[in-house]
Amino acid sequence: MLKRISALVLAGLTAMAVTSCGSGGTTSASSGGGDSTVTMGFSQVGAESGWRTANTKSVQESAKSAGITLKFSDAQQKQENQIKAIRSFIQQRVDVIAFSPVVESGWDPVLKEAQNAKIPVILTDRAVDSTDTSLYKTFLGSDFVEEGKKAGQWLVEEYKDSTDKVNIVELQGTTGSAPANDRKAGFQEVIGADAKFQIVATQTGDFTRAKGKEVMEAFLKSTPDIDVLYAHNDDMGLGAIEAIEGAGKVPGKDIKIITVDAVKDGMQALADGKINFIVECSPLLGPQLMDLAKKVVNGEQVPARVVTEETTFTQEQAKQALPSRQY
Ligand code: GYE
Repeated sequence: MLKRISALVLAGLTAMAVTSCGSGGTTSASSGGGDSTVTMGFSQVGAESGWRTANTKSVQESAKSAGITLKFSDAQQKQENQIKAIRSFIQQRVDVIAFSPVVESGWDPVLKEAQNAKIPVILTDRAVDSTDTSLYKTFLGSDFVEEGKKAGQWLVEEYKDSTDKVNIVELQGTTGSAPANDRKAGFQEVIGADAKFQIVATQTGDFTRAKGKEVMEAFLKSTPDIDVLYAHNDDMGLGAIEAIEGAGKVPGKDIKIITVDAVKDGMQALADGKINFIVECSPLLGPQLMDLAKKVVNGEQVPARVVTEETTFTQEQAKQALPSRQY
């Protein structure tokens, strides 16, 4: 008996710990609805980039307008925090769990726990590598391989008239994350067809501006003759721009820059000529996520995969798009 009580107390404490963890902590946006209100537990990756901030805002605002009660938890880029948050959501018996997995692997045990508790799970933004796809109902997000290919296709076109070697440095996203793995693979597939394109240095910048700057500074010291930087997101590209300018070079001219996301700061740098090309990745997943969540809770069929529609931007297109850009 005592054992059971302490287990319950422990469970409660864990729930409280999750409720108060993270920079933003866990917040509930109550819709004020009656008993039929859907409660969603949402485990966010963190607050590492402009993309993530816009994504969090989209999820919180859409929950409110959809009348869904949101229990939001920020994992600060740590898988262990996400696992704790999901376990807490299971204990709290939420109606649906949604999460953006920081890395691809290692989710099966906790996803099985949710399945055993009969709580449906929706993957949003990033994928998991579980072979058992019955562990989640659907996956809403971008096609990151396609994004990498678009980045590569621009580069191939840009250098189509040159036979010289093109030295590329790459700033990868968070190690083991779906966007880092897939953006690398898609890009490599396209540029790999022509031996003149060489990735001469590649390292993670963890999707942050500070790390992007730090790693680019190291690249500039260790690698002579960099022609191109491919950064897996705008924030790392923006940090790298500071490093390039600090080294007395002109971003966008001495070193051509391709990034992914198209958040406002990235688009501004593109319009200013400091970035050459951005592949869009939309963070505005909230409305579709809430729609899918309601369907899943009602036991309705949903597609196994929902892919976000996205475009690309040149410098001229960025100038036109900037005034009406939402994020
Ligand atoms: O590109 C990056 C963020 O998972 C698509 O995560 C997301 C990526 C996004 O930190 O800026």
